[in-house]
Amino acid sequence: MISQEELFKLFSETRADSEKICSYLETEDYVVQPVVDISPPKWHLGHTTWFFEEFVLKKYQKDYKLFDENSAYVFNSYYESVGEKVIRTDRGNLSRPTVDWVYKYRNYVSNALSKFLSTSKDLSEDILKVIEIGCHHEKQHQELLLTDIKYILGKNPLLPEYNQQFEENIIQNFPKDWIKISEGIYEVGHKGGSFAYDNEFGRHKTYLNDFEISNKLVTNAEFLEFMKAGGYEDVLLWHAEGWDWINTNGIKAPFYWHKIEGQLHQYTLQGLQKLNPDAPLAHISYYEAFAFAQWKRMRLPTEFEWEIAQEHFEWGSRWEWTESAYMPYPNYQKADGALGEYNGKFMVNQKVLRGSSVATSTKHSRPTYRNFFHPHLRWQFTGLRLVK
Ligand code: AVJ
Ligand code: FE
Repeated sequence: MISQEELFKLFSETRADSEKICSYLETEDYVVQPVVDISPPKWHLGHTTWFFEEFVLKKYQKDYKLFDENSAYVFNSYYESVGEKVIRTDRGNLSRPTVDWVYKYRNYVSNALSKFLSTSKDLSEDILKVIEIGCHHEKQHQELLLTDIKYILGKNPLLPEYNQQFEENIIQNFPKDWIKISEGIYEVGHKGGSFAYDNEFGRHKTYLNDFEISNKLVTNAEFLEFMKAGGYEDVLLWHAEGWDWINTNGIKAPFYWHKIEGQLHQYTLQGLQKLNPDAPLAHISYYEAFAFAQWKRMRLPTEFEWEIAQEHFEWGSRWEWTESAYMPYPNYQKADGALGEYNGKFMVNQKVLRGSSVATSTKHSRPTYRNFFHPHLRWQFTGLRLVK
């Protein structure tokens, strides 16, 4: 269990990291919501603050005075049991509260929570745990901040850069190889002893058949071969849903690819760049990952194959689509009360992604981490690794 002092440090660092991410933005960038899945940066900053106010200060700090009675209405994301909220599609329609107001709100709550942590004697494990979840929650939103900023700037016809220092493309400069894993009974899930979300607990046994997994992520060059071979036009490679999705949306390439005067380019957080064939592929849907693997006459790993094999390969620059449906582990126990809404209620119709990405916050990745998204979504740094 994390100590009160360690938690104080984690809290301070985490709060500062979110503001660092936003320090490269102009005020106007904070408010835009181009599509429903993307939230305005201002909303992320407020929502992560509201989380500490709602689940910690309001409950445990005696005589805590809310910064503003309306914060819950504006910044509650999806906690139905907490009360009314702004509908998700309206997050970008709110010019008020202002960016300036949100920073004042952050300061107020950061100060109150720091004081609570540094002056309360012997806080219970339950309270420390909620604050710890609040920190990791904010780290999840740091990744969403970066990917939402990328969407906001990348959908702007001027294609402005976010930050010249942000390197997305970490090239894997080693020879391709296949890692053999033998059939057998393996244990998967988090062991406990350090932080993990409820969806990782319930360590349990699983049977794996023999398989071989690539030591490298699929690159842009490999995906280009699929495109040149007519992969997007070959119905036999696609799920029915995937085929409908590419045709309804006119999809013929990964997200953020642009053809300019015959040359393939890619929008990155550093701005528009020539597509680097050696870079790991990014911004594909599960449907595209699946079709590519079909074309290779291979497949995606299951989440458990990935978890068992991961110690033998390099990972961490792309979220890797797996073949696994996002389901509860056999002994899954969701948290009591409103925090029970955190993960469990999303365990239907989504796919698990494993690993982490260039946008993942520091100290926020581990081999048992289960990310999850609907199969068509591709604004995260998603890629794939093959299994045969
Ligand atoms: C795990 C990334 C799918 O985006 O809703 C943020 C993270 N959970 N606030 C999401 C999350 C609560 C979650 N994902
Ligand atoms: Fe959230």
